[in-house]
Amino acid sequence: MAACIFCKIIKGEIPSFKLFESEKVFAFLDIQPLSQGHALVIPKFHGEKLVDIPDEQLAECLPVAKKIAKATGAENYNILQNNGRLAHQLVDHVHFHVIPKPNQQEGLGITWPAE
Ligand code: IU
Repeated sequence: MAACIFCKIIKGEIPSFKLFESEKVFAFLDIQPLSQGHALVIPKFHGEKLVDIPDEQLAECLPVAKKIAKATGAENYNILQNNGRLAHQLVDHVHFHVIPKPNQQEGLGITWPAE
């Protein structure tokens, strides 16, 4: 979708810190991270909410979120996906947040890229 900011990020029209890219999935660092390593995993298929994305386009998203969570080295992390304004969705292109919680003493042992 032409006006979608995440579609522009996928196309490289807006710069991002890319972590992963495949035929169907793109992942990059969140520009306003809630913690060090906060990443977003998005299907390349444009859809506003989870129900708008065909299963075959979604299928790879969680495995990529898993790969990124592992690459952060965090033992504790949230995978979050918001749908609709009342559920705090700000960007209308489906995205999975990967939000690592730094280990209390050592912080994170991030090993980007996640590929
Ligand atoms: P939400 O689930 O729609 O509330 O999350 C949107 C996220 O997208 C939020 O964490 C923003 O910081 C992030 N983001 C971004 O990484 N790059 C952008 O250009 C824009 C938003 I706009």
